[in-house]
Amino acid sequence: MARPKIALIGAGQIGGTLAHLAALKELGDVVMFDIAEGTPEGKALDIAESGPSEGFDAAMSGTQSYEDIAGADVCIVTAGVARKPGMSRDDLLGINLKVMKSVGEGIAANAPDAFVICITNPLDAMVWALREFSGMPHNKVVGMAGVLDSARFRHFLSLEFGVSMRDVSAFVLGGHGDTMVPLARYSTVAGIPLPDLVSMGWTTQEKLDAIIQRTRDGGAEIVGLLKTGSAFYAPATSAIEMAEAYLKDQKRVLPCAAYCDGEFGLNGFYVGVPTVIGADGIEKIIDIKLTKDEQAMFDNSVNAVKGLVKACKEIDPSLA
Ligand code: A3D
Repeated sequence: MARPKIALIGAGQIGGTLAHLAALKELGDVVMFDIAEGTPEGKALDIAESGPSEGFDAAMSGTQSYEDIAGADVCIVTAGVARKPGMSRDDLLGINLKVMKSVGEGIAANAPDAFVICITNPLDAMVWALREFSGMPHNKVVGMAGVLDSARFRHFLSLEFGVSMRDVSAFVLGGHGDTMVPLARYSTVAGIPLPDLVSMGWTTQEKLDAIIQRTRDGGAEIVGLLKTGSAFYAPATSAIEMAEAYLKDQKRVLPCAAYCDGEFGLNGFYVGVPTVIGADGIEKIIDIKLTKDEQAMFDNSVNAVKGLVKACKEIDPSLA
């Protein structure tokens, strides 16, 4: 059986890391597309030359031509610009919306059956626009944010409790931005919910609140340290986890920016919700009941996403 084909649209910091991880995990052959001539070709060759030491079998190539992504099983989109210090994700909207148009059309024309994972920011609006421009089925176009946000939350919690990250599970809902909603009561250490751990005296509510705020600011913390761009190792790992769930029909339960059509009381918006990813893409959205306080935080986050989608429609009236 032929190896799966993975197209990476954007060969920058995240794109290069995605290609390296896909090769190391032997998820399939990788084609990197980027408008910057030489960048995808150079990264593909460099990664291919690590193959003899790593011992992986995966073909790597770079291109400026959409025809070369033909028949891709998975497309991961990072094309666009990333944040610099002092910028919010929303500042990227105007530039990246134009990029989503060319990318959406390029994927639809050449790889219409692919599972498409968008990473470009501002995420919840860009994945919505990418889906609109591509016209592809909603269950096959999804945004990566929740896996990363919950990984950050899990990492900080493991430091606080002094336990393995593997035994910490965390739940983050809502838009990928300052209004994201980390859900403490569904986040656990080996199944013990965080509020119980506070009652048991393992941590304090103040410490937990600080961890939740650090999770919300997780992207900005790294932008502030790097100064020249934004996070790329953990974002790439998160998207690879989603791609693998699709390619191997793993039925993983992962928080993703998925198209809600009735779920969570939303009609026609992409927002971070718990999903099941398998061979049909987003196979299910798990529509959990929120408490009054959680619902208020979720509504606030959804309103921020709605504002960004409205701005997209104003910039490009073909989306209205
Ligand atoms: P960067 O290293 O700048 O790579 C972006 C690449 O896109 C560059 O190589 C560009 O040449 C290329 N590009 C620009 N326009 C086009 C186009 N029209 N077609 C094809 N390629 C194009 O950025 P990065 O890899 O660090 O980040 C990529 C995106 O991911 C940015 O928008 C970030 O804000 C976003 N991001 C999202 C998350 C989430 O959790 C959602 C996390 C981190 C970064």
